[in-house]
Amino acid sequence: MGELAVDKHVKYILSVQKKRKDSFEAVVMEHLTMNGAYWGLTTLDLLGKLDVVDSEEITEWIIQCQHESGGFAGNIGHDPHILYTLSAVQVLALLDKLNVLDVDKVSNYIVGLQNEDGSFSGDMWGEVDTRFSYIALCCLSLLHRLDKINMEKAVNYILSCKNVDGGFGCIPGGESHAGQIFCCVGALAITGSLHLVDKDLLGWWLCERQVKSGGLNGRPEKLPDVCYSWWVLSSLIMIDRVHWINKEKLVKFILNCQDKDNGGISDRPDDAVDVFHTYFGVAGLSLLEYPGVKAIDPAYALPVDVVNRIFLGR
Ligand code: GRG
Ligand code: ZN
Repeated sequence: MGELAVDKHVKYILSVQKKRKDSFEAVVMEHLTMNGAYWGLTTLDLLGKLDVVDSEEITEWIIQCQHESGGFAGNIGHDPHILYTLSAVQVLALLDKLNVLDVDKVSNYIVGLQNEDGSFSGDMWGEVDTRFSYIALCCLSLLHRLDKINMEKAVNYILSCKNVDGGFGCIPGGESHAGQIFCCVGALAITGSLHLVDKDLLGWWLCERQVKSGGLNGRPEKLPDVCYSWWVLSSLIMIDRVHWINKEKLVKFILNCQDKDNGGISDRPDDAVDVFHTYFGVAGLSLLEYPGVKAIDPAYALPVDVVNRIFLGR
């Protein structure tokens, strides 16, 4: 198992960002680029290596991804979506470049996606999901514009997606899933509404996600996966129940998913690595207070120092 191979992971992330520009995978994955930038750059920052990237060049590219509606696309010339809009705002926050934004233009785009029942659509085509509620609230909060939406309706919609097992789904009646729970708990944390969660019931469901190997799964009977180290653990921290899982075993599981030769982290031991799971592995270790990894905020999914800069001005 060994320790976290920091230098290898930094090298891996930098190599992926470069490869993107001309490989076949780059063409297929192009629309995911804004999310990829967030995963890669947040990982570099958590490892204390954000200074190796050209922040001016990245900022220029992000500005070019903005659509006239105010939303951001996954790449230049693509359609805007709330998913990429959050990633764009998060990356600008990481780089301390939020000042390039026309904040009202971006926040108006998000405000326009709220529906009558308080839910949010992902883009003009209208798909509704609690992921988009989280994204809208997180983004507006980072831009200091939460007052522009109907918060009470937004919170009530999220509560309408709560299940009898204590978890949350993507729409009312949708099956509880750890990813969706992160979104709903994160949204409630951001709006100061965590008192509306049954913490013991939800904490029980979440801590049952830990399997024998130490890893966490996203639903009962499913395989463990490194990304749930983020979705489950961040939720447990937000509801003050993280001591209900075995942290040492989870650290071991994540470290076992590293490619120690070429860098990167995979979903489970011996699978192929990708940037998404590298980010979630490092972010999970950050939540587990692994030495040498910067602290990450469980609700905003940004390093704590970045969140403090935004809300405390330091
Ligand atoms: C800023 C961290 C951050 C997130 C932005 C996009 C988003 C908001 C949240 C996504 C939440 C979510 C639904 C995550 C789950 C992703 C995932 C691993 C889905 C796989 O589901 P299945 O059913 O896999 O294919 P299992 O593990 O259940 O077999
Ligand atoms: Zn995964």
